Amino acid sequence: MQPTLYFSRNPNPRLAVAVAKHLAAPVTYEWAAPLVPGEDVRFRPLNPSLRLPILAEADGGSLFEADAIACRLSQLVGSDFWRSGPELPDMIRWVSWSRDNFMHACDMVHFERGTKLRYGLGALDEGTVARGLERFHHTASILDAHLSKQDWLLASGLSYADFRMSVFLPYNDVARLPLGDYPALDAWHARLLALPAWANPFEGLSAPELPPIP
Ligand SMILES: N[C@@H](CCC(=O)N[C@@H](CS)C(=O)NCC(=O)O)C(=O)O
Repeated sequence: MQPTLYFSRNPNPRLAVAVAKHLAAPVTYEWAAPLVPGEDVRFRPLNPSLRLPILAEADGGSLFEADAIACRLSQLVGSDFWRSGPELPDMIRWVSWSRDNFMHACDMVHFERGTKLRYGLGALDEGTVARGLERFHHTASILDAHLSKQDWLLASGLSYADFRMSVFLPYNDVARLPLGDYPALDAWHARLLALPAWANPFEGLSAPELPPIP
């Protein structure tokens, strides 16, 4: 039996689905909502934080965190999308940097303008948006300089680091981050969107749309 990838249309589950689609990984896709009352009983043993994505393996084991799942899926199909060997430290460098820098900035803005309003988690905090945008400009300029020298984060080509770094960018209709201010970054984003698995990972999958933003 193949593993089950539990997902929703939110950013990190989207990332895991995009990886699985990009790698044509042998998984069964199942939309889930662990935070919905009553669902916790089923999902807590799979992920005590009740977050998606989750990869449930046939032997009963389960893995959560999109990065770990991407690593596992690459292993499963024998792909170098998650690098092994000499390039692994460079890939981890960008995955790690993204969490505290560019991705964090995108998350701050997307959470205020998107998630908070979608799920009724409180009023938009313009102070957090401003701090997120300031951080975005600082980190985007670092990425722009790097991506003006090469097409992808690693010199050898596309890797999981590109997907991880851009996890919030497919939601930019909502977050409205000024990507256009950074031409190399914007061109990199366009190259990502030319990949069918990144542009439309949910194609063919049964999954309700996210709640609209009022
Ligand atoms: N650090 C985790 C973050 C997981 C997370 O925060 N998932 C959110 C979506 S981005 C979630 O499960 N939200 C509830 C849902 O989508 O039903 C990862 O990288 O996988």
